[in-house]
Amino acid sequence: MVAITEAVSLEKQGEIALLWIDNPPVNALGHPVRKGMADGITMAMNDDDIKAIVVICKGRTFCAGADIREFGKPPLEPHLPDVLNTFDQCSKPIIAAIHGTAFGGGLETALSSHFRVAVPSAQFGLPEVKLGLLPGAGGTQRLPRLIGPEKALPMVATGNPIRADKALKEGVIDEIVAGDLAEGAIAFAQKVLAEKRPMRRVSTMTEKIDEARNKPEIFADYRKQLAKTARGFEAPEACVKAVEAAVHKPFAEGLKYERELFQQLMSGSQSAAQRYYFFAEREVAKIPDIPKDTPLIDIKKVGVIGAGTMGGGITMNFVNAGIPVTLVEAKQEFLDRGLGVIKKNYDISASKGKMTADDVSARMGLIKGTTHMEDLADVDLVIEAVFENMDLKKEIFSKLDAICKPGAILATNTSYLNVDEIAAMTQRPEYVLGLHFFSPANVMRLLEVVRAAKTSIPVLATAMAIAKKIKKIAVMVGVCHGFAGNRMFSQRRRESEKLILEGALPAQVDKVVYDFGFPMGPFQLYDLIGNDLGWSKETSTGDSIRDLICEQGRFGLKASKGYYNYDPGSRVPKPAPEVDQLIVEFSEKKGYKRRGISDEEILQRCIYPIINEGAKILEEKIAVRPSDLDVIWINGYGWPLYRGGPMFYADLVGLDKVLDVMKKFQAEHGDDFKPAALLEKLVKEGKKFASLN
Ligand code: 3H9
Repeated sequence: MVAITEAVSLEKQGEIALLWIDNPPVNALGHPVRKGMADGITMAMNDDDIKAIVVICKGRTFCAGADIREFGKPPLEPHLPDVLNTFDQCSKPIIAAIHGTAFGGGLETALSSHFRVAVPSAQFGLPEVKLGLLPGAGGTQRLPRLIGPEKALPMVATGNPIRADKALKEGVIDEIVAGDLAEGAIAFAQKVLAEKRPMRRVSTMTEKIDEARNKPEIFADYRKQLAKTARGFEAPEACVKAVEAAVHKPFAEGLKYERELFQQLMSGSQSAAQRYYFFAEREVAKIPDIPKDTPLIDIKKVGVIGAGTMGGGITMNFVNAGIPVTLVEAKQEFLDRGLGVIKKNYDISASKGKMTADDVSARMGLIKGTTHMEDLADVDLVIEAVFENMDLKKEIFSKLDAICKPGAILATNTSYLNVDEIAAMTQRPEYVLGLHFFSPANVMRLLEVVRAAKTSIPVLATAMAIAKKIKKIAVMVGVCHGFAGNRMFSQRRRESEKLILEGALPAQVDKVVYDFGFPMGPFQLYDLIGNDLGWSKETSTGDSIRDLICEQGRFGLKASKGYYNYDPGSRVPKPAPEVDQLIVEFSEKKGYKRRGISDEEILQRCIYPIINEGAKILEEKIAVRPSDLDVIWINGYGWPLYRGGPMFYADLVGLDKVLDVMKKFQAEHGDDFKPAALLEKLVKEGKKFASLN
């Protein structure tokens, strides 16, 4: 074995050379790897004893792509596209031997090799689009030549990976190797030599792209699909353009075009935001005072209290991960209804082919419904998901403390209430915390792990670990009204309601917020979640627009009328002139002199107070770092990924500008806009939120 660089070495086994890449944790194609690959191929080329080369990786995976941490820094030679052209042109056959994930530049390495073999569990993908990029080392030119543009398009433009069996069927790989990968790849190389197989240089393949040349509909149809799923994102369209170029341009020109598009995307703000988010999502699990080796509590069985929408969704998360749940409801009738809804959700998944009937039975079999809280005596974690009433929650927690075994974790799913007060009802406050799921809990990936004053480190570490197991993105936050997400969200709620009193109408506010990139504007969202949430006829004072529309039964989508009208069964909002009239009359009666409000003001008033509240949350140490707040907003509130989250966006806009606008609004509209001390401090020091990440 000869070490070529610290990350690459060459091993000779008879006439086969193994080019080993060893760059933990994911064999990213950083400088030592690229240099080692280039020099290794040259060495193998110059050695007459070597007849074929196997490219293979140590550790948990083949290459996961270019080293994203190098992006934005001065590039160091050799560049990946040049290294891969050396692979392509090598006169000795190169066989890529793949395990784990051949992603991005990793798959491009495999595509530049002449043959590909893989273990059955391997996955193949070009996820660059998820980083706001496109494959920039020939992936957009080679993959369509290998499998045809129709199959290549979704891989390039969605970034979703495929598994080995599909890769074999589609022609991405040549063989699946059972048993040891190195041995299988060597045997494959020997076969190639023995059979004198012609070199399969993907760059020279034309059959699949010739077939597609007179089918422009392939691209037109795909663009229609993208318009629905990738609104606002720049990279997917660039991906389509590059694949289109593979069909119409000679290989070398296509490569040049791909490079141009890659550079454009790399220098734009969308990719910067998406790359930032990639690391933010991984950072969120790292809590400064929770050591990595904290002993975890084994969660073998979970209890959920409340079989409503929230409790049902939470239950599904655990049974999906194979963890049995005891589901408690006060009355049999509610329990039956809750279990029925869960079953219906699974049946819908089965009807879409996402699971089998057996899977549905197995999951339902993991749920034990009961009306007796005593049945929670043997669970390791209980999540209370009853409605937001402090007295009720306190009563439940003091009962749980008596029923549950010592060491069981007691969690509340409250969205706003004080977890310390709830914990104080027990003799085990160190085992109490908040687990704030977002609705629908079986779909939304965000989970706020609420750390109460006395919650112990092992309990917190266990909560973060179990969240990962049930495929949630857990963000640790502290106790305050609404924690991090809802506390920031309430700023937008307040401003949206003020804006319609001052002169805007719901449709204008919604359009501005939608055009910014949210899936919908605030008023359409209120209609979706129900205008009557937290409202009651008995206590309604008729002193707000919301009171008035609820008094008219305009509860939102479920009533087919709210701030908008809806055709029965449709989610598409239609204008409701009667509501607009109500807003105008009410605001005038209240003494507002309605005025035209610019889209710019609407956007700033819906966004900047969120940022400002984020700064206060950081000041109070309710969140660990600004990027955690961005993770919350992207996963819980529909913030557009390509804008990186409110704190990233604030840095991009410039904190001095955010502060100036907040001060201007404060002068015009009062202390709702009072700048956070942290915002003032950062501006004074010429720093960004990023300096706190
Ligand atoms: C590209 O290839 C461009 C080319 O087309 C053109 C170039 C010219 N770089 O996710 P994990 C780190 S663009 C640097 O927790 P898992 C990650 O931050 C690239 N670092 O593990 C984490 O660090 P830490 C296209 C990377 O097992 C650690 O590795 N490729 C990279 O759950 C473990 O990661 C992609 O977009 C990287 N490329 O998942 C693939 N990848 O421990 C991105 C990971 O300090 N990667 N790290 O927090 C992934 O999708 C997942 O990491 C993977 C493993 C599935 C591979």
